[in-house]
Amino acid sequence: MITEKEEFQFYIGNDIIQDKEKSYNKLFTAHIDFVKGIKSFHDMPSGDFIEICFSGRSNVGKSSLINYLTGRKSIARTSKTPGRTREINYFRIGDNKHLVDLPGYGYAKVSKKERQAWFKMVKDYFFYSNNLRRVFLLIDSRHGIKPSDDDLMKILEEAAITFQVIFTKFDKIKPMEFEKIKKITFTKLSLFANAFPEVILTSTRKNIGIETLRMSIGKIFS
Ligand SMILES: Nc1nc2c(ncn2[C@@H]2O[C@H](COP(=O)(O)OP(=O)(O)OP(=O)(O)O)[C@@H](O)[C@H]2O)c(=O)[nH]1
Ligand SMILES: [Mg+2]
Repeated sequence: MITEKEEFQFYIGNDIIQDKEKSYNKLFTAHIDFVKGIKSFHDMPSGDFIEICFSGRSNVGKSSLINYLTGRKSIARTSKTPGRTREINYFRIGDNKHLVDLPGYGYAKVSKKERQAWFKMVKDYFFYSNNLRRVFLLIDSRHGIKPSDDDLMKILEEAAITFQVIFTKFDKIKPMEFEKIKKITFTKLSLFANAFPEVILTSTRKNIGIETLRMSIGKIFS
């Protein structure tokens, strides 16, 4: 199903043109190492590694998705409690690529001071990461884009970084209910020229969308 918006066509889920000739699974089952966690851009790892990152609200499923993609149980730490990931965590994949797990935002119990520190850390990360090719913006399928996601998209617009939406926890919503969320999301995305026109539905519980996501990342890395 292809949804047309004024200027954009967004492709979703299985409609994304699959590159059947090629499997990108190897890339993810190859070598993967935790490199380091940083709190300031001054500590960014050196080297000209191509990089992608996972961003989104606390508890949306960023760390779970990294584990699932790489077939590792707990290379990235996950938790039922929001706010598990506090640092910008770098994982090296293959010889010269980075996957980056960002700390989540939008958690109500965080103090104003912590929120400001998060904002500075992440904004700096976006502005100083010269090799960052795309941000995967994770959105909970049940909730859609929240005001805090809007704030993040604005930072990305300012930094001129392309972002691609990944819906998570797709096992938790009925298809009819999701139609509404999808419409609202596409309307919002059509306002952003830096929104990548393919949107991926995922569930790590039900193994949905992982191959498609691997393909999207594989294309960036190859
Ligand atoms: N039902 C369901 N639950 C999921 C899925 N993916 C992750 N979860 C659960 O969601 C919770 C949060 O997952 P995390 O991966 O720690 O979330 P995060 O985005 O890294 O959170 P922060 O590090 O706090 O920003 C955990 O209890 C996961 O088991 C999914 O596809 N379906
Ligand atoms: Mg996390």
